[in-house]
Amino acid sequence: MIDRPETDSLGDVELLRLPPLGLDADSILSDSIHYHRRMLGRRTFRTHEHFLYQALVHATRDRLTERWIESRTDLARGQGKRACYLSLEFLMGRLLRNALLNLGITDEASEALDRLGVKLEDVHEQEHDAGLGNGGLGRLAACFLDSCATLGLPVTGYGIRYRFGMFHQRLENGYQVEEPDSWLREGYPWEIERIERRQTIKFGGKVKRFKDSMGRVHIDWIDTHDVLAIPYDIPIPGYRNDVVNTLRLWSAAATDEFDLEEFNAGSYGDAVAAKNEAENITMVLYPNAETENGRELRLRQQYFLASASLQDIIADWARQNGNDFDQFADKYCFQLNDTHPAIAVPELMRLLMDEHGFGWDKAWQVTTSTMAYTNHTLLPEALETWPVAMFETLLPRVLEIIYEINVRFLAEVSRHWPGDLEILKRMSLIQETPEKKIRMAYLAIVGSYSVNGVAALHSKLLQQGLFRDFAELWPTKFNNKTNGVTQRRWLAACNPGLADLISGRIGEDWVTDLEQLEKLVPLADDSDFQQEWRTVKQDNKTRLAANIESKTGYPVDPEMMFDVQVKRIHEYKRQLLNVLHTIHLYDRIVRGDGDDLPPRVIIIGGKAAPGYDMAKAHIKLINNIAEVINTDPAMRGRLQLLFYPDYNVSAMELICPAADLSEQISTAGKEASGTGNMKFMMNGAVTIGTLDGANVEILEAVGDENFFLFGLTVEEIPAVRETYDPQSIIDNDRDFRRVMRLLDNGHFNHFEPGIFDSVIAAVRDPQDPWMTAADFRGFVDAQDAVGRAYQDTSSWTRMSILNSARSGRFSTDRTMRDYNRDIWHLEKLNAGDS
Ligand code: KVN
Repeated sequence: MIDRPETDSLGDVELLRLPPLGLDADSILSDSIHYHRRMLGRRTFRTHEHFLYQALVHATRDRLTERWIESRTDLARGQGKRACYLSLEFLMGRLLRNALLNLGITDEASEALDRLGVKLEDVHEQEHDAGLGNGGLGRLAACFLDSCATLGLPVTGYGIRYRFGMFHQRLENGYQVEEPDSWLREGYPWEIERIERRQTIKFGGKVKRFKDSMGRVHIDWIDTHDVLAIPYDIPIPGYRNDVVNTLRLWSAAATDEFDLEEFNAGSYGDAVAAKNEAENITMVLYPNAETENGRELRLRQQYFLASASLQDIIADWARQNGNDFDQFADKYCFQLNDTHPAIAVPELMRLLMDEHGFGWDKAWQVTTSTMAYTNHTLLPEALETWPVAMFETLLPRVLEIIYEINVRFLAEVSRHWPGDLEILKRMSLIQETPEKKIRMAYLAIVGSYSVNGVAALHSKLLQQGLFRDFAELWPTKFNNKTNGVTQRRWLAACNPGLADLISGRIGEDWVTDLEQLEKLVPLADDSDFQQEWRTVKQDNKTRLAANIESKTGYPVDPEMMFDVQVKRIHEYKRQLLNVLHTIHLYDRIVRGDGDDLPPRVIIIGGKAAPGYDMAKAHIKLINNIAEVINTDPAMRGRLQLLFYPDYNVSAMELICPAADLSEQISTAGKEASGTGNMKFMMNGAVTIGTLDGANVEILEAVGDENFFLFGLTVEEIPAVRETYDPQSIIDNDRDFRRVMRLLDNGHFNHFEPGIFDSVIAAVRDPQDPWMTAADFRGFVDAQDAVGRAYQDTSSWTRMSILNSARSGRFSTDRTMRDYNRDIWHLEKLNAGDS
């Protein structure tokens, strides 16, 4: 007779009590071998480390899963409020290193592998970098999840499981070539498919109204093309607190019904084609950060995510509460990561009215007390507007609801500004000319109880500029939440040398309380500590140098200053300004005026949107200049320029610990926050930057003696723009003249005449929105100051230590506390307290 297993009953949930899994090296080893042999069916370890990686993930995932189920039980039992972070992007990167760190089993896993004669580092290299995002916005979502789990906040990430993530960047003769990212090719061992929670998403069709026997109007959205949404869950562990939250990613699949119809009609081919059309929805991540909108498939993705996620939550709710939604807003809130999922506003209205029978006012009450919107950019080209015509065919019922929201909203506007037709036109959710379009940001504002920007300056500019009318109408809706980064990934995991040095001096509390780094301030002048600090930086530079040489073929001398700019390639981020300075340094050395300069390697990395020709030209320019500089014997040991190929999360984990100088040089007012700036700062790089985004707050934290500030301010720009004349700036600046002459003469493109004409013309264009020429002199002078400062080793090290020491406020732990205090009001999960 087998004993009945011990159970813990929770409503309909029967929880089997299993003995807890061991966290020691032996248990990890035996489970890994089990998975390697019995599940994966592999015989040897060393020839195919990938399967050993998969086996170790399964062993690790088991240990997460037992905590995961406990966390979900706590949540179900606790009846507390939860937040859902809706985002088209989650740039997770690799998960193993952080899972081991957060579980506290890094050394044990390492020891287990040692016994097989395999290095944990090599196993990490086997993991595909989950690149389901473009850049900062997607990585921010990933850092938020880590911090919420660590704080014990019940927050679920909802996103899309793209078959192909961010493209891989290859360089061909200095040009970017995009290659597909098949990150799921060998299977993704972190995810668990939850077919039982699939949802059906409607597209197309038409709207039918009918009256029931009571004379009430009902709405049917009929003749739709339905697509299944299948969720895949990824565990998100907190740091050593037994909390595991969930990232739920939706994948599109054809419904079972639809192909039968076509098949019976004899067109098997059509049926399969229709299946493809359904599955296309989640095929690929749109690789356009802050550019190019308006593609229908993208709108399909947005609606697919919003509808699947809301239906998922409402299904849960209805299971427990039936049709009583009175408490719904006390138990759920939805944070919209930019306007990409803003269609959730009318979709929640639709679900509540059409599927659950609520009237408008009740549905609107629920919607506007659950939705919160975060804006991430002021750039006009990134502001989403969708053609009404597209909605008419794709989402006719959702369009009706948006119109109704608009009618009622405009009535409120007229009450506030009676007789003002101009303001009605300005604030309408529908832009009338040149084409009728829906303004998604306005829809998000009207439908949300909170609207925030991502850095103090950005939030201020939103309220004074882009959203001024709305801020006047609803002043209390608007707030700031300055971004952050998680120190677990961006210091503890990626920079073990520095982490150990810091913990040896001030203890380990900084891992969950970054403000503790302040305790390093008194050590900034301690010469022994400085020496150790430099040794760590040097080791990290050596590590990066080896990585760069393997990727580019160029050897890099770790004795040189590492001057780094890595981020998406975009005109507003001004990689071009960096390049102009590089040419200036080259010119100085050529003309014999470079003896005072410290040896410097300038590293630039980033991807350009495939359709963004100017950004692609910048990549080619960087590579051509690099070729000239790096092959000139006069530059050897003095100046180097490198383009880091295929920049991604894993690359940043090698790069930020090794940087001396962090380039944050966007045109003031254009970079909403930046988050790379924070990763560099935390790892002891000193910033050269403009007063833009979170740079403003970084400067405030470190003080101007520890920051290289330059450039026009937001306030100065309009006046300068009025009389902006780049050519006269060039003519009046000898250094600038010489730089432009080299470019004009084709010094970097002898055999490719004319290829940089548009880049050069943009610098001279009086209409240049990025005002590169205006900031040339300020930048060169600031760089000169950097060069001098770097040569005073002790004082540079002091600056480096102070940057790290004062980075406490840039932890996403702080950011998430702020969201929770002002917007979400969640209670911590029990385990989070321990
Ligand atoms: C827009 C369209 N950010 C976007 C964007 C498609 C994909 C992404 O968000 C970061 C912030 C950066 C901002 C970036 O440029 O300054 O640090 C996180 O808040 N991405 N829009 N804005």
